[in-house]
Amino acid sequence: MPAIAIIGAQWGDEGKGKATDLLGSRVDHVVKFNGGNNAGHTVVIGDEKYALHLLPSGILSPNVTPVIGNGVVVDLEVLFQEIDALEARGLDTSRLKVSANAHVIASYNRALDKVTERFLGSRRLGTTGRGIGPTYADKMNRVGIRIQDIFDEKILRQKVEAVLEHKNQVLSKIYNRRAATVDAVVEELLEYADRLAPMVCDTGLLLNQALDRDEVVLLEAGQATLLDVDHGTYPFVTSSSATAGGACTGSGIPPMRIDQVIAIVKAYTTRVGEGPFPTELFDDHGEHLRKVGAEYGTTTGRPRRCGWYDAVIARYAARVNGVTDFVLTKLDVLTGLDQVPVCVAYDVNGVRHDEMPVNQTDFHHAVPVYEYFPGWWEDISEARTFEDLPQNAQDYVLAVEKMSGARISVIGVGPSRAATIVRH
Ligand code: 2SA
Ligand code: GDP
Ligand code: MG
Repeated sequence: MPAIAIIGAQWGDEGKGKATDLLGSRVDHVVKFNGGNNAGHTVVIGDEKYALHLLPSGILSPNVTPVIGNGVVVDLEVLFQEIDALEARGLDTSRLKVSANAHVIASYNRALDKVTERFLGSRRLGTTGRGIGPTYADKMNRVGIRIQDIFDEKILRQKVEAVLEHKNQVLSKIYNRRAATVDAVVEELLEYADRLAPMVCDTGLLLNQALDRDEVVLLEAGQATLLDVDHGTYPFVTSSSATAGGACTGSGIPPMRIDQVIAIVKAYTTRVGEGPFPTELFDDHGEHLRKVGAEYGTTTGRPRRCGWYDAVIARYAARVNGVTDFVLTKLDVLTGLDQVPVCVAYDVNGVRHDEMPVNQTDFHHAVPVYEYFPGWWEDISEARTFEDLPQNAQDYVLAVEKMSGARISVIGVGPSRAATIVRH
């Protein structure tokens, strides 16, 4: 049986959490393969609303084994806060597995993330302040602390000593912050060792064996294509691989075992944090999308920047990820507009670009070329088949599908599990 990847096509918050949850009854394992508690997935089940950050959305499905893969960075305090909060609401989290090779976010990296942003001032990236970037930097610098290290105090102490030699120079000499002590960091990490131990395993082995047994593995991305450290709008990106390639490196599942790549794409576009965003709206339409779409960060509560659907970005996501199916979410939010613009290409200094400009400066200067589609006023939140949608909404979906490089298999018409149209 196959592995399926779920990827964000835009700048995140497309509704990946809901899409993963929808597939929950058909899958056996849900794997988070990148990022950490910078992610925010909101899942609505009946009257209950769950906001997940570090845990994979599969934690909400009773028959799913949720897995935190090796590509994730784990804040142990947050992990147990999330587990305790779900247990308090009656959910069983005991199936959770955590990769021995995932890296941990230590307090000095949280401090560095925040202080770096403050010092950057107007050049800041608008990070979530969770220590994500500095922790991945340590991983690449080969001075990171991994989950397996916290089960051997001697090794942990050696590693913390080594990394603090450099970190403390930066914290105290450059940023004028209090240096971290080896004892305090070791203690902070050891605190969770006993509770964590039963969850930790070789998750790559676990997942490949599950595939050998014909079980279904769902690989769930945090963030999205344009926030990917290689393929996104660098440097305004997160520090991990959020695209389909990252699903392999972040889980230990080889590319040939993934046979479906589902990209989640909003019927319009949002972004949080800094960076270029060609279709961004600064008028009443932007306010409409933010208000009706409840576009506020799940993790930080920040208002999301809002703009029209960008087919250039969707095509790019289809190409980078090898998308087999799109899930088009939040179509209901577009209800009540006279006409709905879609960006079909960019104008950069008089030159038309049908594909993402490779040069970042060009993307900063990209002016959207719009095509306009007639809007609809009917409430579509109860639509359950494509034919239930008003003609103008159907036409919008078909037009967007044609421009975006893969079929639209599922359409979201509301936040709940039920508010969904399945086409394929
Ligand atoms: P970081 O903290 O190093 O990953 O920040 C780097 C950039 O990545 C963006 N980023 C996100 N963008 C959208 N949604 C994210 N998750 C939360 C959510 C965000 C929130 O689901 O709502 O609550 O604010 C997310 N995580 C990282 C970030 O804005 C920076 O541009
Ligand atoms: P993720 O990070 O991609 O998982 O997305 P978030 O959970 O951060 O943001 C998506 C938001 O949209 C959540 O509040 C969802 O409950 C909500 N949502 C998902 N699909 C739909 C939809 O089709 N219509 C509406 N109105 N809301 C949706
Ligand atoms: Mg989110």
